Amino acid sequence: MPELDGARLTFKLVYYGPARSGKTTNLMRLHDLVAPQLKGELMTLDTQGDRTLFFDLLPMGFVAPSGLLIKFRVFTVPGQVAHDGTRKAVLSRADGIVFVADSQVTEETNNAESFRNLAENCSRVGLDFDRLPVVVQFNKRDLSPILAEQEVRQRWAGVSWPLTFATALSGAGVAETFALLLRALYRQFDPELQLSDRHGLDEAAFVAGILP
Ligand SMILES: Nc1nc2c(ncn2[C@@H]2O[C@H](COP(=O)(O)OP(=O)(O)OP(=O)(O)O)[C@@H](O)[C@H]2O)c(=O)[nH]1
Ligand SMILES: [Mg+2]
Repeated sequence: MPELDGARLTFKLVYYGPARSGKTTNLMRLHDLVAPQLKGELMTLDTQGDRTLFFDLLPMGFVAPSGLLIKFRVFTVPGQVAHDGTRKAVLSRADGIVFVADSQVTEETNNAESFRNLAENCSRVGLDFDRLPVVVQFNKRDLSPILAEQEVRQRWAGVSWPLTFATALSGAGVAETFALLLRALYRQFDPELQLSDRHGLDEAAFVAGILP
């Protein structure tokens, strides 16, 4: 549940997924896209080459039509299997997840294991995975061989999570992914929070300029 403090509502969002799938790259591109007055510094803590050892954090915020200040604290987890304790700590109290899968055919097992790990860690930290807003992004569409989009859609048919396709390296699909997460958050939390009168959270974010 997002934290409501006076006229400020804070969502914790987490980019989760296997090692080197492009979580940090998503955050870097998101940081490039967001209007300067709406974002803070992108904090990249403890990296070794391009491997996250602790987490990254991008703070953003905007004022909704209702006057409420809506803040996002967007994190990435370290994907390497060994850092499970850190992943759990970062996941704790998350309000929404982007699962970043690597589209390369060689990464299927890693994707599946990481997704299973996400579900397990959710229950370990007391999050109800079935009610959690989740968007699944297949990244690295510029590489080959990759799973065809149709193939991915077939395999994930019957699940309720929105699927997106991205090339985070160039920024393609990064804003769309984030917008889908905002839509899922809005659907989940608006009945309780009454975030805005007419605008959805993603629409309000676009209007405010958080996304291009
Ligand atoms: N070709 C290609 N490379 C990408 C893409 N996205 C990320 N990369 C590269 O993949 C490598 C890993 O990307 P990161 O964003 O650091 O991956 P991560 O998921 O944060 O990895 P961990 O921190 O270890 O969990 C980097 O060299 C990126 O430049 C993409 O869309 N296409
Ligand atoms: Mg990283």
